[in-house]
Parts: sequence; structure tokens; C-alpha cells
Amino acid sequence: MTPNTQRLPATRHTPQHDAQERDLALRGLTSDVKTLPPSLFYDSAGAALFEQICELPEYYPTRTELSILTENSADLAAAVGESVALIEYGSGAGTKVRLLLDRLVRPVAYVPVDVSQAQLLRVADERAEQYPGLQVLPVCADYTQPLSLPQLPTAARRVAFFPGSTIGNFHPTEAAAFLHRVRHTVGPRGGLILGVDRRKDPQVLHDAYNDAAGVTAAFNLNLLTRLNRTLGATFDLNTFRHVAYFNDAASRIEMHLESTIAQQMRVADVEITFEAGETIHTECSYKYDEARLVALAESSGFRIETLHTDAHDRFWVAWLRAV
Ligand code: AVJ
Repeated sequence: MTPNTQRLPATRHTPQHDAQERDLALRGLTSDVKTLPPSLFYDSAGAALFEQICELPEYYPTRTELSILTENSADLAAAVGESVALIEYGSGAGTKVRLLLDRLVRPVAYVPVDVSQAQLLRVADERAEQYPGLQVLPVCADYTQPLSLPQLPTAARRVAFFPGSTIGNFHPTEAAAFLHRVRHTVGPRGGLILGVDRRKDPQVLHDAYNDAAGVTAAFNLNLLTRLNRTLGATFDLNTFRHVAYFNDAASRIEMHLESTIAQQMRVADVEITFEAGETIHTECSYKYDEARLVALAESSGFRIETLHTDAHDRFWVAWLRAV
């Protein structure tokens, strides 16, 4: 590790961690409508598959957001101001933040938060090396759960960065509750740079989650591979298929894993029964219009200052200020 990276406590493969994963999985799989939380997608295989998704011709969000950030980085840096502490929720492969860090004037700290520890450490090391004056303070955590952040320079304005339209994974009420916690973390002088996927032609949405190469299907099914490994589950991957469609009334893409046959299996010593055609709902990806985004900002203590978009009106990078 480079000197300006803080050392992390080991959080992987502890008994508490396994118990938490077991609880998360079983809570969803034993309920009436079976679900699994999308945070479980991102083991190391899942994180690698997600990076492949981002390269797919059909998956427009990543490259669209990158183009918006590239074109508006000067504007965003000016809005954000000097000497800020930047907190990134879900740093992932961590390339987007460089577009900001390259433009910001004397940023003092960078706090990447992610569940995938190997990736998090790699990204933290890289950024510490690339930005010598920057304090890099990685936090390995599932940010959907309340989390405690390291001590930050007290004078620094705190700005949250939540790119990738990951806000779309939250149901609207949860999204408001999450942003409310972010608002509390950044404080009254704080701000938020938020990536949001917009409502659009349903065919474009459908294709983005049903790619011809089958990478999204592999990403979805990897959830079962993961549970087979970590919880000794007995999912037969040949009897589940990837399903994704746009639910217009709820304004969201839904991803499911459908059991093609009636069957029973075990997950951590609990019997789970499936009817033929029954699904596990694995992800919601909400798509926003302006009214929905304004409502979200207002209910969480932020005000939208600027909405940056692309030539096809597919995506927003929003700059929000604490109110
Ligand atoms: C990382 C939640 C933004 O919803 O588009 C991509 C995840 N799922 N393809 C999304 C995802 C299937 C992605 N987010």
C-alpha cells in the first residue's frame, strides 16, 4: 500500500460476514415473493461480469455517463469548489471519479466505499499513487446498510459522488431514505453528484438488460453460483433462466431468475420450494423523469442545481446542494 492509503480491517470471510450473507439470502428466499438483494451480485466474478456489461453495445448507461462527466467536468468542478472531501458510494472499477479528481482544485480526501474488497483496495492504491496530495480512505461496506465513515478533515466541504445510476436499485421510498442519510453525512454545506438513468424508449431499455452476448444473463445467474459456493446451496443452474423486462407502471426494469421446473433445493440447510415458472426477483432498476427526480431530491433534503445530460437524453448527471 502507498503511504497515503489507510489500511483496512479484514472484513471478508469472517463468521459475521457469512452470517450476514446467509440472513440476507434466506430472508429473501423464504418470503412469499422470492427476492435476492442486488448487493449480492458483486462477488469478484460478479464485479468482473459487471465490467463486461459496461462494455456491451446495448448497455448505454456507462458510456453515456462517462461522456456527460467528460463534457461537464469543468462545470462540475467549479460548482463543487476547492478543497473538498469526496465520498464515492460504490466505487467499483473506479474510473469515473478520475474525471472529477483531475479537475477538482486541491481535493483533500477521497473516500471510496464498496463491497468488493479486492477491487476496492486496488482502486484505493491506484488513486493514492495518482493523486499524491490526496488522502485516500477506503471503506469496505455495503452502503445500503448504515455505515460509519473515517474521520475527515473538518474544514473540508463534503461532496458525495453516487454515479452509475445505482440509485435506480432502490425503491423510491428507500432511495429517499438513502439520500437522506447521504445528506446527513455531507452536512449543511454539502453536495451530491448523482448519476441517474432516464425514462426512455422501452425497447432501448429492454435491449440494455437482454444483451445478445448473454453477459447480463451470466451476471444474473452468477448469483446462484455464488450462493452454491458461499452457503452450500444446491441450485442447478440448468433449471434457471434470466428474465428482464420494463415495468412501465413502476418505471423500472425488473430482473428475475425463473425456475423452469417445479423443484426443491437447500440453501444453508433450509428447504426452498419452487413451482415451475416461479421467479426470484433479483433487481429493480428504476428509470427517472424530471418530476420523479425533483420529488426524490425534495424528500431527502437536497435541491437540484444543475442537470447535465447527453445528446439522446438518456442519462443525467445531477448536481444537488443541501438545503
Ligand atoms: C449498477 C445498478 C446501475 O441497474 O443498470 C446492469 C446493474 N444490472 N445490468 C443497472 C445492472 C444488469 C446496474 N446498476
